[in-house]
Amino acid sequence: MSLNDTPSANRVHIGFFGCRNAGKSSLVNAVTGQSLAVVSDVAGTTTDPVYKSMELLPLGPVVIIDTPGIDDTGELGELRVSKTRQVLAKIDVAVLVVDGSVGLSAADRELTELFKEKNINYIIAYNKSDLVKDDTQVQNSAENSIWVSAEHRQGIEELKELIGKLTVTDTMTRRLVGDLIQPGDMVVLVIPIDSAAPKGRLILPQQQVIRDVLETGATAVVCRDTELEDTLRRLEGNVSLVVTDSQAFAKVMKIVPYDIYLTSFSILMARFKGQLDAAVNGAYVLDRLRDEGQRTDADSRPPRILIAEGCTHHR
Ligand SMILES: Nc1nc2c(ncn2[C@@H]2O[C@H](COP(=O)(O)OP(=O)(O)OP(=O)(O)O)[C@@H](O)[C@H]2O)c(=O)[nH]1
Ligand SMILES: [Mg+2]
Repeated sequence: MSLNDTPSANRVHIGFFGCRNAGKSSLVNAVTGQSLAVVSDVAGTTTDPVYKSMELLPLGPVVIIDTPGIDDTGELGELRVSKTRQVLAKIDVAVLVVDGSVGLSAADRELTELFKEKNINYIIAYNKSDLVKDDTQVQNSAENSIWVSAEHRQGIEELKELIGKLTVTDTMTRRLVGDLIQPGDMVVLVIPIDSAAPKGRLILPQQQVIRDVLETGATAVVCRDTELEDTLRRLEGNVSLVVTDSQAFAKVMKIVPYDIYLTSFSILMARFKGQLDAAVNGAYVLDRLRDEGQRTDADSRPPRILIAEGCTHHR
């Protein structure tokens, strides 16, 4: 699995905004080191937001979004502006690209107000520094603004670093499992290797959980559902948490002793994405929709299911 398979929700979304011809597409190309976006001196070249998922050092997995000029006019222009505004809902950080030889326009100022209103961290990139003769102007940039030349690739690394400083988002500090365990803990991960499992590899949530367990200084023991009972016996009550594949949940629940926390990769992922409450409520509603006659009370004392930090759920 390549890094480009990082789910979009886990990627830092960086939007490039500004007036037509400011050099947004040129700067996107310079930052990514690729010719992603069409560049021309015709104002209004970019007509739709362009999304590109990529691995961008030193930031990691990101989505870069090039947008049409915010100062576009006419019926079509207004449509483009509204598309650009929709992008605001998706981004973690904004780069406002300004033609440095012209300076901030009224449309740019409006955009900065919008960023503030929506609590979006932003950087002002004064582009075309090569056209500005007055060196002192180029050197005196205020905080969170930077002079660059997309054409001459000047200030590009500095811009990336500045973006990096602003993108320590909630997503990056949030843990998958690390905040539920302690250094030294033993965590058993149950991964059935059946026909549904991809050949020759583990899927991303499994890799991410292993990585997070290791990062915490805990130990991850990985086994199939068929070896779980034996594994738990050999670990002799030293296990703090069992994380299972969702498909094997019912089977695993019967094996894991009552005093060991149990959760699934899907539950951890839902928690990570902030969707756990909605998922738990949804499951509760679905559960109640079921015909009473079909309920099975196979195990009257199932293991405790870890559904959130410090919270156990008895079914
Ligand atoms: N001198 C100079 N010209 C630049 C620089 N960056 C971009 N340009 C030129 O500015 C013009 C517009 O560049 P684009 O990247 O297409 O600008 P844009 O903001 O994407 O424009 P739209 O898509 O029309 O909104 C092109 O002719 C570029 O060659 C720069 O750093 N210096
Ligand atoms: Mg463009």
